[in-house]
Amino acid sequence: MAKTPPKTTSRNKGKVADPPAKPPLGPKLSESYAEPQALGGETHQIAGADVATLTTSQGAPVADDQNTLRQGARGPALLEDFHFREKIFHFDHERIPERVVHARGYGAHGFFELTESLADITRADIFQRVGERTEAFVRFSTVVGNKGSFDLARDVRGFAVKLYTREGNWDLVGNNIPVFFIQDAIKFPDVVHAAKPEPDREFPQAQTAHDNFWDFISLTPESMHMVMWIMSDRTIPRSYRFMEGFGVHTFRLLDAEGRSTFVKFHWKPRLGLQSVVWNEAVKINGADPDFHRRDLWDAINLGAFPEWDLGLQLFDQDFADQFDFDVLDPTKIIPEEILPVRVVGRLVLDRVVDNFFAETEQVAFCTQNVPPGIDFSNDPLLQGRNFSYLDTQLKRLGGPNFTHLPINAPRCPFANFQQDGHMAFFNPKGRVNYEPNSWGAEGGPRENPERGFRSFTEEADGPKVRLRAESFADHYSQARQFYLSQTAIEQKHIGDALTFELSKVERPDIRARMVSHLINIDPGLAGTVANGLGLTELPLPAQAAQPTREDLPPSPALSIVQRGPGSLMGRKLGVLLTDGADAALYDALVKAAAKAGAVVEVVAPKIAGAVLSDGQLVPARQKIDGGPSVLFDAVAVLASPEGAALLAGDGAAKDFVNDAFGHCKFIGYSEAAERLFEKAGLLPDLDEGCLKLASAKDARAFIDACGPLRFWPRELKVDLDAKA
Ligand code: HDE
Repeated sequence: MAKTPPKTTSRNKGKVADPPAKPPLGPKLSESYAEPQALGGETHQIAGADVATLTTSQGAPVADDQNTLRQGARGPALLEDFHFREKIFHFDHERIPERVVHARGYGAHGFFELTESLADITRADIFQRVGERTEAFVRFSTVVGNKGSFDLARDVRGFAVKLYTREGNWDLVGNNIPVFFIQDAIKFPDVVHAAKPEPDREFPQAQTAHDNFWDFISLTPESMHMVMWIMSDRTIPRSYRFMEGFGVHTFRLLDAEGRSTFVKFHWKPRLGLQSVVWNEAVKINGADPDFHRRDLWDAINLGAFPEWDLGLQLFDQDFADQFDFDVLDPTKIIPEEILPVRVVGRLVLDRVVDNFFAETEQVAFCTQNVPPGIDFSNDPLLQGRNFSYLDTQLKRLGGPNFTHLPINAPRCPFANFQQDGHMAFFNPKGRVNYEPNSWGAEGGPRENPERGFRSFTEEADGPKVRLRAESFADHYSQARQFYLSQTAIEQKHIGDALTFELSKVERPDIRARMVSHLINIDPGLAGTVANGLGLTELPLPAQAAQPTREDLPPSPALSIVQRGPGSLMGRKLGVLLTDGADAALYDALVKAAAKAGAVVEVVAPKIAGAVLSDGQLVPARQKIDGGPSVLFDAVAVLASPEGAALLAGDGAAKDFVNDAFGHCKFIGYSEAAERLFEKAGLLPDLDEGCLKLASAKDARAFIDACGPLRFWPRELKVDLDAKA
């Protein structure tokens, strides 16, 4: 077999570098990845170019990487072939266990910048100096699916932020939903087992639409508030860039005197909120299972850095005492209308990873990683998490030294007497590895009562019991409040989602039990779902530990539609283009989209592109069947009469417009393109969300019209459930 020259990568170039003897400042990631690979920086010439020499892990240059060493050309392989054995051995061990939950995720680097000092409330270093930036790494994830599952599963999204502060790493390991399924960590294995694929058959993958999940949930009334959130469009976000993040639990901020202020953390996307619709999600998963990771990668590489405000809800015990519910209960929120979110900083993601495994896979978030000035509340879920995250990293990363990995190491100095273990990278020098000792300055690090972390001094007393506090007993009031805070279209989506999920449940008694809870939330919703499922009679309401409060005022902040963006900024316009399309119109559309901060992606019958009326060739990013309209926020069809005739005979082109219409997208079209709409059966139904672009001057108006992103009134006309 002919030999081919070894490939060069930037990772096997460079110099030999001693691992840092002391761990003063955490290593810069990109440099440190090069280090283990930097085997001498030996190079040689191939076709006039300097390429790095391929070596074994021991640094021995390799002459032949195409053939194993064998006895005769057709003979057996020889054990002596150390290069082959090392290569295969390493490959055999490439995998580490995926995360037990949140296995599928995607990360990026960035920074946090403080915009308002909190020096009067907390001594946390990150919150002291306005304008100061702190390095950050964020990993977004789905919860239920495995590492290779698709991005648009209906699922909660993880929003985990590692902030490398000057006084230690702070991991704010949150979700895109501010409440959780359960109140006590001891139920976590149960809720996760129930949600994951059923254990005998290992399906369904990455979805909760099955018996086990709804069986557990319908027996767990405390989940009902979360159920409203997960059945809303929050669980099918358009991209990570358009979703909120929440710390969920109540935490504490501590000032220098140890005084405590309760806090709830919020991340608010600068681009506003946006989700897709369910039928679209299903199709996106087929067309581009990596939809969310590609979106983040593309946006950062384009320089459109995603940004979130950090908002705080700050309160004290007296404020907490005014509520019927407990602020330690993670199934409750404090509505923003009652306690406004105070913005104190911004998070910007401006750098993609160099290596997915090294950074996104190996990053180890631990809720218990908090710097001085930030502390926990007694939320029983948070308390349990503080045990679980450290424990799980040991299993996943294989030893206690995962904090030595560049992505996990603090950027500030660190020093202690922990030593040895698998893969110990930072090894203290000197004779002393214990404390107290009498070696003076050579005796290593000592505790610092002034700067060191101190927990909030809290009185705690009471009998040793396994008991849920009475203040955790209201399971329905906030579920109802959430539902009533949604716009009509969002309420419809919640009803649709519940009906869909329960229609996948095989046991009728589980379906009915779920409806019995919905009655306690909103009888109208219960009726819709019962009707959607074809229940002949409504079950009795579920027994409630506490009656539902009906006086909680709606909170508009809980609606996605009411927090939508109003412009195409950061979104994608898909333009289906044919040969001969009006060049002036296309150019005007591109210009208007760029002005709005949107990206245009061209879809054409051939990937080489389309030749417009003025002869310019516009390259396509997608061929029609590779670029369905579900990949775009709004679409336009610009076709010449011949082009439109061609499209009208193509199934994928008809799907393109049919789906765009069915998903309530704004659609712009050139006059000739009407032929396609006609053949797709849409022509008589075209509504105000479909704008004819007669000439270049209509482009701007179309882009402006796309601001609300969807033309929701259409949904009531195109959906059977809406008519039922
Ligand atoms: Fe997690 N969770 N969790 N979780 N969680 C994990 O840690 C756990 C909970 C969240 O991108 C695991 O490193 C328990 C709430 C995110 O790497 C594990 C309980 C919230 C991520 C774990 C919860 C989260 C995890 C699995 C109930 C939102 C992904 C892998 C007490 C506030 C982080 C790992 C990443 C991951 C345990 C509940 C968010 C097993 C025991 C509530 C974003 O430790």
